[in-house]
Amino acid sequence: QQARPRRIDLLGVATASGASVRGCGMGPEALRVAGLVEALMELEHVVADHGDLRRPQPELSLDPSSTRLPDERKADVLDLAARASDAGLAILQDGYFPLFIGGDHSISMGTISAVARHCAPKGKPVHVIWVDAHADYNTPDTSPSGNLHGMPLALLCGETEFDESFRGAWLGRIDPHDVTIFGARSIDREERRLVQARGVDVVDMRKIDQLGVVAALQKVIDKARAAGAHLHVSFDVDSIDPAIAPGGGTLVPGGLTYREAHLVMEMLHDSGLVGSLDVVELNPFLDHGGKTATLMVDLVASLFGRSIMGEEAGPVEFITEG
Ligand code: HAR
Ligand code: MN
Ligand code: MN
Ligand code: MN
Repeated sequence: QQARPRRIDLLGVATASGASVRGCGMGPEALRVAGLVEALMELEHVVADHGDLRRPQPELSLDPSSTRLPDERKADVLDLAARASDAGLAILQDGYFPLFIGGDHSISMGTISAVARHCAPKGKPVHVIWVDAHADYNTPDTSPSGNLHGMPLALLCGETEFDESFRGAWLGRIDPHDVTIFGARSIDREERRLVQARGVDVVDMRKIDQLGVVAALQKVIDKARAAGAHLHVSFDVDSIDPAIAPGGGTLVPGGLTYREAHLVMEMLHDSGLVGSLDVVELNPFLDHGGKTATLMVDLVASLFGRSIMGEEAGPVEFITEG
């Protein structure tokens, strides 16, 4: 189990520039309003809030329901990814736990590159668990939408340099074999081909249904432990079933249940391997009265050691009759 207290450094990236729908730029503030900092403090952690990275006037469009064209938003995404990478690296090098709150999932291009930049010089392996309804492994060539939040994993895995503007923005890369996509149920045709060709581990919803979430996740934890890896958790709120997490712009039915999602976080906590976390794609404009924001705060608390019976509970024992 992870020692407590920890010093947790909160960094918001207030943007929807990677997404097609506006609103997730308000995600960081909604998570604070829902009590994120207080929940961590109640667990006796020390929290330093670095505030939010943002771009000036990022979401102007003639159609108020949507963002600008994907190409026009690329500069926002690149700038924020580079800044998130530098800020995240500084937090990691101070020895603290970076908790990145989005913002759409394109911010993970920066957050995970920070982890890669931190770990690579020390020879420390990295494993990424990408908890998401989607694979986010499109390239500009395979993407049906052009939206950059559908591409961060591909970029991080060196699938494409995209263009000159990406070069030099960061140095962090990860190996596709060090990635597990967990909870997927919507993958585009070309994207699926790419993921399979590169050997990315995909634990889709069918596997979770058939194996059970405990066995499915334990395999990931065992693999990360065997490698001695820094485990980075990239948690997209759309991994959870839309019935209980309506606050997202790209909802897909058939997601993680309330208890499955908590069990994932509880098991990840108990593994003691998690060194960094993203919470992304929360769209407060689409949320129902803070329902999804509150759920996410509770899930983050589970990852940081909140448990039903408290920490004295001890291991689970099966009680049998006679
Ligand atoms: N696969 C689709 C695309 O690339 C949609 C994926 C992006 N949506 C997300 N990602 N919320 O998690 O356009
Ligand atoms: Mn995503
Ligand atoms: Mn998603
Ligand atoms: Mn490899």
